[in-house]
Formats: sequence, structure tokens, C-alpha cells
Amino acid sequence: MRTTLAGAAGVSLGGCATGSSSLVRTPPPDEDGYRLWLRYASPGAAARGYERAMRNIRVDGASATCGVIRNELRAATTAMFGRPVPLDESVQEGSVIIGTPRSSELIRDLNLGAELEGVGNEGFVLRSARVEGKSVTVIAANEDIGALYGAFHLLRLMQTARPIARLNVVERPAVQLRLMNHWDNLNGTIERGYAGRSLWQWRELPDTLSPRYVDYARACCSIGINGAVINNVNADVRILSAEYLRKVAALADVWRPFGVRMYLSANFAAPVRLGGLSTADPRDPAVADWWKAKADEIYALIPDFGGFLVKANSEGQPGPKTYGRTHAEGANLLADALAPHKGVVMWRAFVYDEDVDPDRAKRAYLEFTRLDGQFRPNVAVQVKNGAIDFQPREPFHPLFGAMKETPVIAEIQATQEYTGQAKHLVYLGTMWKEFLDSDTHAKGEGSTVANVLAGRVHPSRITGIVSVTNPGLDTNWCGHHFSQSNWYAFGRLAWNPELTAEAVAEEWTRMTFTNDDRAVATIRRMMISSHESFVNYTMPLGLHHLIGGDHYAPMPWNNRAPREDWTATYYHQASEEGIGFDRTRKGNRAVEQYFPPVCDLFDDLKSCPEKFLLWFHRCRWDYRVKSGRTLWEELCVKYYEGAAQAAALRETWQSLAGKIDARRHREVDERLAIQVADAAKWRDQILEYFGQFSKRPIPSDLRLTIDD
Ligand code: BDP
Repeated sequence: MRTTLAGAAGVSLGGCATGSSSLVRTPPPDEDGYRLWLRYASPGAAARGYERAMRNIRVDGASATCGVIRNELRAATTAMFGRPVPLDESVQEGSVIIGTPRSSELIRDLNLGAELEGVGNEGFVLRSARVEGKSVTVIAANEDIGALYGAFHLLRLMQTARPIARLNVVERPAVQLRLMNHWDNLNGTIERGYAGRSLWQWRELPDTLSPRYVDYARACCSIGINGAVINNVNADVRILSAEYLRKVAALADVWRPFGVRMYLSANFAAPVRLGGLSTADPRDPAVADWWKAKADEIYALIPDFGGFLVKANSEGQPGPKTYGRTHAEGANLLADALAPHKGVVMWRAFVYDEDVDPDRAKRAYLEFTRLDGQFRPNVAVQVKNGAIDFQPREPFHPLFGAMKETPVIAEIQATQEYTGQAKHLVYLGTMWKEFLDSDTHAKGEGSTVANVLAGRVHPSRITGIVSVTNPGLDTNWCGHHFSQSNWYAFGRLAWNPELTAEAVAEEWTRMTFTNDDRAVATIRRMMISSHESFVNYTMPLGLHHLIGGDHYAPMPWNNRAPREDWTATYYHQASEEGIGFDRTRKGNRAVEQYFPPVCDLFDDLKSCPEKFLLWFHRCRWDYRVKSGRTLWEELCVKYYEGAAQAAALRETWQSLAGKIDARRHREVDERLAIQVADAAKWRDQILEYFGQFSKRPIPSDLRLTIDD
């Protein structure tokens, strides 16, 4: 039996969450984290003002999306005020009126033409206005989905204790594709997933629909995410079989009213492995026919299917190079099949063929820049934020800004593969802002990555930011309660990369934990410093890929793997002389992949930001860094600082006892205990290892701080 949308969306919100008075001494009731940032806690003292501005809600329009707006507002107001705000047609002092010029005469009469023209299909205008002589709040959009985003915006203002009396908000998303990338396998496991098994119940689908599918879509939609690739990039061909497509279509049906479109990872060898052809060569007409027929089959089931994501000729995946063809020929093959249906191909640039260059960091740029101009209009190249692989810190990938005629979309990773795997509290909003704000100088100053992604540097047919994501079947979706903040930050920053990491952290904290100003400030500070601390106790000063095993603990001694570029020693190159990878003009010239003056900045030892020092430079152990210390001393300082910061993080969290419900407080604390122990252990192991090369002791004052 199918669960109805209304039922699932309304009911699953559950009971009401607790308020925020700073007078509260006993902790609020336990919560399990299921409701994410959609708890709709009582707004405390602000409730009366909100209720005055929300006497009734009028949603003009009959679509399923309008139904979602009604459900969400009814459930939210019930939780916040203890009673639902009536949904009716009346216009009175304090009405909230929602609609589009097509669905609503009232909205049409407001003459918002100019503003609405600027907000596109997904944007909205949220405004305090006078209608029929009454003070009302209006959410106007061109399409119902824009109105839904506007409703979530209004609810966010209330959840974060902001005034809603004199509103004048005009919003539109910065990029078109804001997609979750799930690395979920058909057997229910998740590659690099740390929050339980896959959300998608393949055995139950298509007939039984878990209410979680609705809550997932609500969560995505509430932060502007408008699509999901639901299967692993290491793609099982069966996802394209008739049997699975029916299941996929059932999920797409659930998500449609929330504006969450369905995308699939496609295996390039599908014509052979699924279709029984003898080749998957893009130049073979039978192969092209197979993909065309497959696309037609998909669109018959899912008329608004978004398109394919492809990992080709990377880490053992099949691809066009298997047949002596280029990535462009491969991408175009699928693009031609999707084009009649307006679907897109997201072709990943996560490739690092050893034949291309000895340095893994240089390979994708070399392969893809030479193909610029050869892709079909409905292809975008999907590029990870850095040139290696979601390291705790990387300089931005040189492909951003370098492709003038090919849309480039960014892939970031909210699942914390290399950043503590939902055991460590690491808020990634700061790291992503560092990436988005990086100036590529592709067309002079101001060519930031965010501007490149928004198509403001090179005009772009397709724009997007996607994230490898973290939810699984764990009750709190993400394993660590704080890992939810990375899902949240992805959505918010993809919608608006101009937001600050601080603002996003604060919003999330208020919605997820409490509106107590002091507690909020404390949690925000914890979140903002957490990424730098993690870098400090794992890979400071530009070190990267000090990893092995399951990518959790740093293992700088790892010198054995099926490929050299999967070891750690390949990257740090520590010896008695020094440490670091020489990517300067005197070294392997990787810096030249960046535009001037970025290449000069990175190339010159004096100007290279120290956070990237050993990424670009090989330095002697006694090299003097800016602090006046030797490199070895500085490394020791960073690792000690990081471990101390981890310990301080836990102490700060413990000071919040009583402000946060006991259950979530305890569960976070338990993980912080692991983080503190790991940070100290990793510091000691890593410094002991590098000490064998530097032949220097750890400065005694550092050791003293610990022994004390
Ligand atoms: C790496 C992961 C691996 C993925 C690969 C990818 O370790 O599991 O398959 O990236 O992005 O980060 O394709």
C-alpha cells in the first residue's frame, strides 16, 4: 500500500519540541535527532508576535506542491504554537497569502511583475504587504515550487527567532543543479556512508513507500536541494533494468511535489552488461540506439527525470577510453540520448590515469582542458573541490575557471570520508566557503569559484553544486548529530554561496538545538573552529592524503597500496632532507595549471599561504616559517594545537549540559570522547613517524603542556 503524502508529511513530524528560555535549568526532554532542523520548537517569547502575523494561511493553488505547503505550515504551526493556524481563504489582519500570479488573483493584483521576473522558476518574493486594506504576509513566486521554498524561508525565520513583521525578501538560487549524490549500493550498503544502511528499501519498492522518503524530500526541499542521484557512482548496471526503474519511478513520484528530481549514476558498460551487446563503444550505432531506447524507457516512467551522472575510466570503472575514445565522445553519447527529453549528463572529472602525468594532482586538468568545446550543450563536467580527493584541506581544483566553453559544476562531500567519518565533530561550512571564495582569476580579480559556478565568469548553460551526502537509516540520519549540519550547510550554500559559514552554523544551531543566545554563540564557535582543528591534528601545512585503510585515521607510513598514488609516502615524500611535494615551476610545474597571479602566489615560497605550503613546496626541516619557528617545530605546534583544540571542544560541549536535551548532549559527548582520544593518538603517531626523518625532538615546551 502506498503511504499518502499528506499523511506522511503531517504525522511524521511527531510531538512538539522544546522552547528556548535561558531560564531553563533542567534539560529539555530527550530528542533523537530524527527531525533534523525541522523540529519547529516553540518560539518562546516571540510566539505572540508570530501568531499575530499568522492568523490564517491561504494557499492559492491546487497542485501537489501546494498540498505540501499546506501540510508543512499546518504541522509547523501546530508544533510551534500548540495549535494549527487555520488554512482558509479569508483575508484578514495577519493573513499569510501564498501563490503565483497564475494561481492567485490576489498575488496578480499586487503587481510584483518586476521582482518576480528576477527570481526565475524557483525563487520567491516574501513580503509584508497590504491587501484589501489588511496587513498581510505574501509569499509570491512564478511556480509553486518557489512558493514552497518561500514557505520554508518564512518558517526558518521563525525557527531562528527573527522578526517577521516587516519582510522584504527576494531570493533566487545561485545555481540550477543543487543535488545530493548518494553513494548507495543496491544491496543496501553505502560506500563511505557512516550513518547506517541505505535509505532506499529496494526490496519493498515500488509498492511499499517508507515515510522516510517524504521526510527526506522535506529536509532536502527545506534547504533548496532540488534533486538526488540515488545510487553509487561505482554504478551497478541493474539500476537501469526495467525492474529497478519501476522502483526508482515510485521514489520520484514521492519527491516530485517537493521539487526533488530523480537522477541516476549510469555504468558506461550498461549496453554490454545489461543490454547484451558486444561493445559499449560510443561510435557504434547499436550502442547509441541502446542508450536512446533506455532514455525513452526512463522518461516514459519518470517524465521529469534529471539525467545521468557518470564515473568513467576511473578506479576501474568502464568508460570511452576502454574503446580508444575520449571523455567527450563518451559524455556526448549519453547526452544525445537524453537531449530530446531535456536531460543532462554530469560527467565526472575524478580521473587520474597514470599515463597522463606522474602527479595525480595534474591529471584531470590535463585530460579535460584539451576537450573544452567538444561537449554537447547538455553536458556538465563535475569536478571535486580539490585535485586529489576530498582531503581535509586542498587548494581549489585548477579546472574551475579553466573550461571556457564547458559547464563545470562542483562536487563537494558532506559525508565525512576523510574528516572524521561521523565520529568527529567537523563542520564543513568553513571549508566550503574557503573553496567558494577562492579567486581563480580566470577573468581577472573577482573570478571566484562561486562566480564560476554561477556562470558569471564564463556564461554557462548548466550551473550546479552537488554534494556526496551522508544520510542513512540511523535514527538521526547522519550518525553524528553535528554531521547533520553538513547536509544543511551544503543546501544553504548551494542556494546562496554568499552566506557566511557563521550565519549558516547559527541558523542550523537555532533550528536543531536551541534559541538560547549564549548556547547558540558557544555552539557556533565550536563549529567554526572545528575544521581548522581537524586539519591541525591530521594534515596541517598543506600535507595531504596521509591516509590508508578506510580513510579514517591518518597513516603517513602507508607506503603500500595497489597504486602508488594511493599511498601516503607518495604525497609527503618525507626524508632526512625535508618534506613536501614540489609542484612549483622548479618542480613538476603543477602551479602552472592556475591562472596568474594565483600560480605566482602558490609558486613563491614567500607568498604561498602556509596552509598550502607542503602541497606546493618541498622544504627542509629547518626552513623558517612565518612564525620564526623551523618547519619541524611548526608541524609539532600544529599537531599539539589540534589535539588541544579537540580537548577544548569537548570541554565546551560539556559546559552546555542542561541547555541541550540530555540524550543528544550525551550522544555528542560520547563521540567527542573518541575525537579527543583520536586527536592525541594521531598527533603522537604522526610526529613519531616524521621525527624519524627530521631527527629532531618534539620541542619540550609542547610536551610539557601535555604532561601538565
Ligand atoms: C573516493 C572514495 C571512493 C569513491 C571515489 C569517487 O574513496 O570510495 O568511489 O572517491 O569519488 O573519495 O569516485
